Amino acid sequence: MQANLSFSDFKTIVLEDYKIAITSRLTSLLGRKEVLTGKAKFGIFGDGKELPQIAMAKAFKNGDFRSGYYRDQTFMMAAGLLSVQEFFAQLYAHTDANAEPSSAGRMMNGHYGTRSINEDGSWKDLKNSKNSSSDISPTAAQMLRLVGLAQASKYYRANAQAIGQNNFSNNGNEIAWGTIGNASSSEGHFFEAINAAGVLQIPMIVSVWDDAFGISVPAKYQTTKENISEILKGFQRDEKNNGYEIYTVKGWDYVSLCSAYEKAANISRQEHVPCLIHVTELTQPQGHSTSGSHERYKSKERLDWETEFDCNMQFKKWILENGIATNEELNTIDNEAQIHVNVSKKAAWEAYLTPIKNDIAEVCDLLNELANVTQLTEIGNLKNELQNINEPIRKDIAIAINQSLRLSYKNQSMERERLISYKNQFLKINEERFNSHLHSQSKENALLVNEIAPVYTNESNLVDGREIMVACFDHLLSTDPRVLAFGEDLGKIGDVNQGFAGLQEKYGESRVSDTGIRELTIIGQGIGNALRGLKPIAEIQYLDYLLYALQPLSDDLATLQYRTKGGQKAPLIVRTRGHRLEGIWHSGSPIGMIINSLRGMHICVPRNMTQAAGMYNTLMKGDEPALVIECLNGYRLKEKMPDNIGEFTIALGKPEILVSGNDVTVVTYGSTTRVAEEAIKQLSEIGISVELIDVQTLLPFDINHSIVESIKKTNKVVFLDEDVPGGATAFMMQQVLENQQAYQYLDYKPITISAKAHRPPYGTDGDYWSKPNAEEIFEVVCNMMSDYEPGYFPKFL
Ligand SMILES: Cc1ncc(C[n+]2csc(CCOP(=O)(O)OP(=O)(O)O)c2C)c(N)n1
Repeated sequence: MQANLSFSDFKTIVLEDYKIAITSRLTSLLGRKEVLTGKAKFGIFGDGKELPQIAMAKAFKNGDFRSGYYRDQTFMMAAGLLSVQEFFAQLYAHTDANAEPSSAGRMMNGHYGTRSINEDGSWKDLKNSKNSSSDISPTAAQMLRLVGLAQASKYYRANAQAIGQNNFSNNGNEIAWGTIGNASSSEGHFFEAINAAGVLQIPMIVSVWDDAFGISVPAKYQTTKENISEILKGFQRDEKNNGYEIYTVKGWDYVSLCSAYEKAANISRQEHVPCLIHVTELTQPQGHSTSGSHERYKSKERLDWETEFDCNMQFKKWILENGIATNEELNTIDNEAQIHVNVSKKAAWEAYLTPIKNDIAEVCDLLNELANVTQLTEIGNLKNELQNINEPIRKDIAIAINQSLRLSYKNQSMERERLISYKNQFLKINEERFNSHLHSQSKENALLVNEIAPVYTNESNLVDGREIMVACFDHLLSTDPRVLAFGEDLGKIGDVNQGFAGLQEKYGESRVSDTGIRELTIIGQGIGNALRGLKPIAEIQYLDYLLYALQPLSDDLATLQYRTKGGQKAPLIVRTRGHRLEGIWHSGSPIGMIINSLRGMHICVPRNMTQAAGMYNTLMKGDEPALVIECLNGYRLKEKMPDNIGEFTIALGKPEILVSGNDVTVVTYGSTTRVAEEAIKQLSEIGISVELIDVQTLLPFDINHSIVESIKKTNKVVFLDEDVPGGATAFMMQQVLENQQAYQYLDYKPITISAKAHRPPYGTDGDYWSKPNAEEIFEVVCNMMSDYEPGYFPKFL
């Protein structure tokens, strides 16, 4: 706080803070009641953590970003990012983003976020607003993107001239603020992020809200020495080494809190030094959540201490003891706050309930008419029951409609038709409410990027595949200063397969960089960068190590558009390489795992480097996250260098027919396209004609349903890959047989060929005996044909 404030200005500030603290507390208390009386499913609140969050909000400036967790309602309120009415709207799961901007009712309460993009998907002016990335529930997961949010400031500062005016940064002066509970700091995510930010030297301030418990488990089981700032002391910077500034401050001490946050913010904003603020002696007056009561695990002494050291109580005591305000003045604030909270809660409830009640009124009219015309009293009863539900939800409406339609199935009346048409409209609206926005709905959606074919001339050279990658990334880096790439060994040596060779030298360390071995925060770095308008390519060195990175990809990146109902986007491109090389941890192809956990992302599985380059070009024009899996055994294979290397694009979701044929359709992707080609050559020698289709992208999958067209011709299909049995081949089969209804054209059972259930042993023989090979494909297809036309083709078994 300014030192030269008049007493009256000082008092105004303090009482404003007091008002926010009290308002937030009353919101928590009333919130719990709403859950316990059945109006909401679950509640988690920020009581006991009000004061430090007010101090943090004072230091939080336009352009800054928060990456926090479910305790931060007071911060959000103090920063002007959350009203009490919005808080209750989320508690009730109001599905309108205008009423509940964080998630439009999609996330449980306490999960905050601001809206970074407009309805049309374009970015808002984030450098002139206070921002919060969208919270997720997994503990410590917020730490990963926090690294990227902070690192973006460093990138904007280093590349200010090239980037120029933008919506995200003013010379990199923005801080990324993390919050985390003391117990969640036990997670590996926390330590990895702390270390990464120390190495990177970025403006990141992490607050640990320490209430000595993680649900019921006390600090002695969570943290060595029961003290996170104590054990992180080695990160403290000194004259010789970069590191952190670390502050420890009591959560009920208003003056020390304000001062610590101000100091940390100044250092971090100007010098890009990461800071840790360990806020101790916090409490949790209502326990962890509405799921249980803390009397079960806290001693009487602890509960008594929590009552005395409740930060709001201590704040009040401090105000009174220092003569800043009288008891009467504070009581007036308390009363006004109570009224405000009550009124806001009521308004939120009415705004939530009114559209549902309106729907019920409309449906009841329709049911009434149907009951009259059919003379079915059961329908009248259903209508009465629906009308009498005190706190109805949309499920009640759907059940009443469906039961009435079933009861009246013999009646073909106008009234029934009206109910059917209402039902269809109701389903559509609810699809928008509950199922929309898994992907971008903007005009930059990658599916709208037009295909541009690669151009070749007589002069086009045959080169190693990896040279195509270098040329592609060179072009992307040269044309857009927002493009940056990072990963293990990606900087100095240009990745382990030299796809970035020479590019660090050409574009500098800030744009093409090496990271530590830290897959979680490589992804977090990418997500945070992308949330702030950059175009990161984050590399995971091998597909096998994507498992380390899967949590943030699945929980955070893939859900982002959906969980914010189009309020935020992070067009991060993740690059990796896999499918084939050597041994148990260098040749995996766990594609089923990937496509099942990453709905919301595009999953590109290019068969060669030209296709990969075209996919990167497409993705860079789009605004959605994607994973590109390059073929590990493709970097040394010869390909023709396209003349329009940075221009040509691959349309996502469009398979390519690599070989035309009439007898059997083989559907595959990635490295197995080459294995299939070999088998197809052998099959053609005995007169079997195979149509080979490369799906190119698994998500999206064949959006124009082209594969069924092939099956209409061949009436037989094989799904081939090197995942486990029932992995991605099962997915492809479901898409083609069920979605494309290809089952009706089959004259033979559909077949899948995949790798063995175990991982591939080391060596070429290990690979041969555990992954599909040309001999196996030959035999399966051949036997299929001989079963189909017995006697015509030899049977090889
Ligand atoms: C990865 C993961 N594991 C477990 C949980 C269940 N869980 C939710 S909150 C919580 C305790 C967190 O305690 P702490 O970090 O101290 O924060 P507090 O709730 O006390 O503010 C646990 C175990 C979870 N959400 N995510």
